[in-house]
Amino acid sequence: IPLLPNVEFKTKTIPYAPGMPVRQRLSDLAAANNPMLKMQWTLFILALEKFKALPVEQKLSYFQIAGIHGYPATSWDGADPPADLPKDADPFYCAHNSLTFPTWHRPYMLVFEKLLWSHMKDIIKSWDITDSERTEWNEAADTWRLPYWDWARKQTYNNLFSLPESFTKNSVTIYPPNAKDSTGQDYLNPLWGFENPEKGPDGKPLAMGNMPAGKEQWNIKDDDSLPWSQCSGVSRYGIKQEGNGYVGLEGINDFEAANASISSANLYNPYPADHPDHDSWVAPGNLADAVNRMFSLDYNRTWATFASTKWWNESEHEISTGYMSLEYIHNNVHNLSGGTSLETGLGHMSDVPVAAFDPLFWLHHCNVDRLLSMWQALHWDAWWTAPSSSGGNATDDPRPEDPLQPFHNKDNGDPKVDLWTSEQARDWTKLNYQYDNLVPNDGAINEDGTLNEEKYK
Ligand code: TYR
Repeated sequence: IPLLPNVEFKTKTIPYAPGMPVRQRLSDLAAANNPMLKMQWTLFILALEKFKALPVEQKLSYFQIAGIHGYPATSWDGADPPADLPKDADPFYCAHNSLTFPTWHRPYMLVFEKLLWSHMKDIIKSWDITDSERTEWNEAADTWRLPYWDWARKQTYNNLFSLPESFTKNSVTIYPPNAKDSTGQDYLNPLWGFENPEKGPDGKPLAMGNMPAGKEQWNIKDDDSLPWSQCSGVSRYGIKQEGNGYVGLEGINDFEAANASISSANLYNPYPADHPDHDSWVAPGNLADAVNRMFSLDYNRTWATFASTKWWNESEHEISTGYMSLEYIHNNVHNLSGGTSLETGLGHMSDVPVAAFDPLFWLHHCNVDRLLSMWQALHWDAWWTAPSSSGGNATDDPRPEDPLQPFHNKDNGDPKVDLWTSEQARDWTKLNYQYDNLVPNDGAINEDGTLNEEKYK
């Protein structure tokens, strides 16, 4: 990976490893007994910690990678700045309320996954271990893939729809070489939050709107009246208004409040207050019910209604309880896990320009990508189809060949034109990962390619 600031960064995958490595549930990785998974968990934690500590002026720092999504709303990797892009939405790179919502976030996850992997490789290089140990650790890194948070399934530690257990703990157990065969080692948990890597003279993280001299271009701003510029760390239900000021600006993880909201699953009414169907809207139930409906053809026969909130009014559902697109359900998880109110607790996850600074964002979006892959596996030919009531694809909708700014697909290519497209991101198995629940059971595919019904389940 080129680390020099002037070299274009290609959003490559981790090289192919035999057997098609899987993205798996975070809780399976965190609680693993199998030695290979324990090594992968250890590498994931150590790599995330290293990544988060990189200074903000580095293109491949956690800060700048998270900053692609929203603030600081500047050019990344030589691409056109987000404000200059032909989009009618906010001046950020991220695609929302658009047909490219699911496909834009796919290369975004690849960048993050690839960078964590490269930190793993550096960490392994720095260790004083035997050649055969190094071979084993390298295999663990090469077959590791980004884990996901399955928020539509009850977590085993509390039998609730909630945050994964590793987001509720200040420290985690890891198994680096010197502790590998023992019971492991307690380690400060990098999933807990994220603090500004830029520190003041007192050693404390600076507010993210107050970067040191020379780094002001990375300052993040307030969004409407939300005090993001004053925050030095990310919060979940942590920021509250008190008198004329705020508490929680240093970053608070009130995971109990987050869990209470996620398990209550109060999904928001998608109909505007003046819409005739607003008052008769009935919430779908919990997040699993919502995902179930999303996969049903009663709700989503076309890419356009499945993929985003853009065509929500055209949803082809035949059950009159409102639409269920991937983006709508995903919006709710952002709001429920972050907190949306300065009275009861606000968090970064709930606001587009700052959501990606929270480590939870990546686990959440890995699950969004998994649901996308599952829908594609069920409805492969529905790619980029639109509801007939929309008159086919509206002319202002993005096309699959359109560039996904600012993700480059060539090393040292033209930073303005050599960009990933939705079409290139369509088949995730070409991106060298599979989801654990999409791997057919052993023997499920006969040699002639037909399905063995008994083994396929
Ligand atoms: N605030 C958005 C809404 O209510 C949800 C959201 C938050 C979506 C952060 C994306 C994101 O990155 O719809």
